[in-house]
Amino acid sequence: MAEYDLLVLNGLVVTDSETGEFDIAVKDGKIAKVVPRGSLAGEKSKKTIDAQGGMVMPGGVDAHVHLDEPPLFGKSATADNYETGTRSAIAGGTTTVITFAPQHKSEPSLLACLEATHARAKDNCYSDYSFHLICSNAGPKAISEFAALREAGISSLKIYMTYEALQLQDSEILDVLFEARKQKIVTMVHAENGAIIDWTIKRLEEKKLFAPKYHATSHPPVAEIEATYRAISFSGFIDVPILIVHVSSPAAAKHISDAQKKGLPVYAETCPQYLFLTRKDLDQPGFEGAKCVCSPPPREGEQDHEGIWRGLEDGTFTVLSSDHCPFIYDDPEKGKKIVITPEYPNGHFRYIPNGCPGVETRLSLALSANRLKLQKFVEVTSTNAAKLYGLYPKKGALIPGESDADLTIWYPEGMKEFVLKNEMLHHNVDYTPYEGRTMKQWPRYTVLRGEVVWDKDNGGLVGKKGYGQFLKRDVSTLAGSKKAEWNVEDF
Ligand code: DUC
Ligand code: ZN
Ligand code: ZN
Repeated sequence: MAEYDLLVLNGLVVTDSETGEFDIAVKDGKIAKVVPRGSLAGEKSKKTIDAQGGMVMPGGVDAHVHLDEPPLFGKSATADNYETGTRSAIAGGTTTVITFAPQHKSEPSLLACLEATHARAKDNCYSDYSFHLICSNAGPKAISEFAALREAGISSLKIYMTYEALQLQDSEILDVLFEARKQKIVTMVHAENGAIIDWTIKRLEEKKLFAPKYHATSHPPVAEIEATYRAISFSGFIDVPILIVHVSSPAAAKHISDAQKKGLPVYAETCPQYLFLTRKDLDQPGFEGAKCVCSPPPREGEQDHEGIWRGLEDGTFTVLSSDHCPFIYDDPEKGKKIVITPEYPNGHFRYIPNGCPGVETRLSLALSANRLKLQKFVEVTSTNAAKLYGLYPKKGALIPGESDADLTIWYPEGMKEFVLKNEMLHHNVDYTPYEGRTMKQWPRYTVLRGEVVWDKDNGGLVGKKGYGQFLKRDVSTLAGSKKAEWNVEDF
């Protein structure tokens, strides 16, 4: 009789394609068997988890996480490094994060940025990890390195249509997309029109309106809608897949679903902040609203949230990522309050670092909302990210012999509701935008390659720093050029 390393018994196994009462056997870090409940009776194993009827899912894959980044979106550096960010991921049920390797405009090489990011992550991670390159200098050197990036296991990159420090001009975007097509790279696009934002900021400054809530005014939906449409047009012109990141506006989502209906290779991501926060969260007494400043900003209210939920349900959105972009609030030197100066005693919205923490709360918030069918939940929080970014079926699935034994095991139904408090979380941030929300679920166990790394009732974080591995990624198995199968003969 085979001896297994781990058995997970009595769970309700949910993948993107199936739900059922299955038991799971794990050997050498891989899923060995997924069999009807009771079939593993009498099998020997070094460890057994009784899931007691709780849901067992493939570990979460969060494909949009910022860790250990220099100031790029405002004045401060991110609060989480690879250690604190990945321990937070694990405590929230996420076993794989894809973070960013940022390129400064002054840096011509992408490979140099990749190497520097590897050095920051190596031996520091609790979860498995990979990187998207941020390409902000799309000069000949960077473009010539796309092929080498693929060889180094990087099959995606991110570009920006706004932010002085990062924005590419339209012709540069076309350069990136054209080479991305040749190298089978998925391009993630931050779609906001930089000119509209800068123009609006100037008007607000002239009126001396500096409070955090004006961040939302200065990033109007039209900036997102226009840039989304432009990015889709470019994708169609070059015939190359793109993924519009952090979509907040249902009108932008409509452009995306129209493009998808036409067969264009356009994919999209949304994030919890566009399902749970609104503009009102930026309009708090004093400077508090800065906690929820992110880009694009949370929109008006219920109707926008509904539109985004619908986009998740109907497949417009491929992935639900966190866009974990953490800044300490109450730190005048390194945090959101860096913008409180003698010149601006109440701060200035323009320079507030853009981003919210959320890698740990992503899964529980979405599951507690009870809006998505369970298989859809797994699809958008794990499986699709693995497929889109070239990690499937190693990640995002429970396929015997193929998938890593990465599991998120939830409490059995009827878990006592609790109120979320920042002190429960494992990030290096002094707030959560979701403080005080009632949560109906939280991961009971997180398992990474067969090792229990989170055991909520017995030690909490029990994984080890450095256990997380870099994941070399392959070509996307979800995205491809529809017309030409990534063929570039036409140009
Ligand atoms: N874009 C991101 O993806 N994250 C943080 C800020 C931003 O603009
Ligand atoms: Zn962005
Ligand atoms: Zn981001």
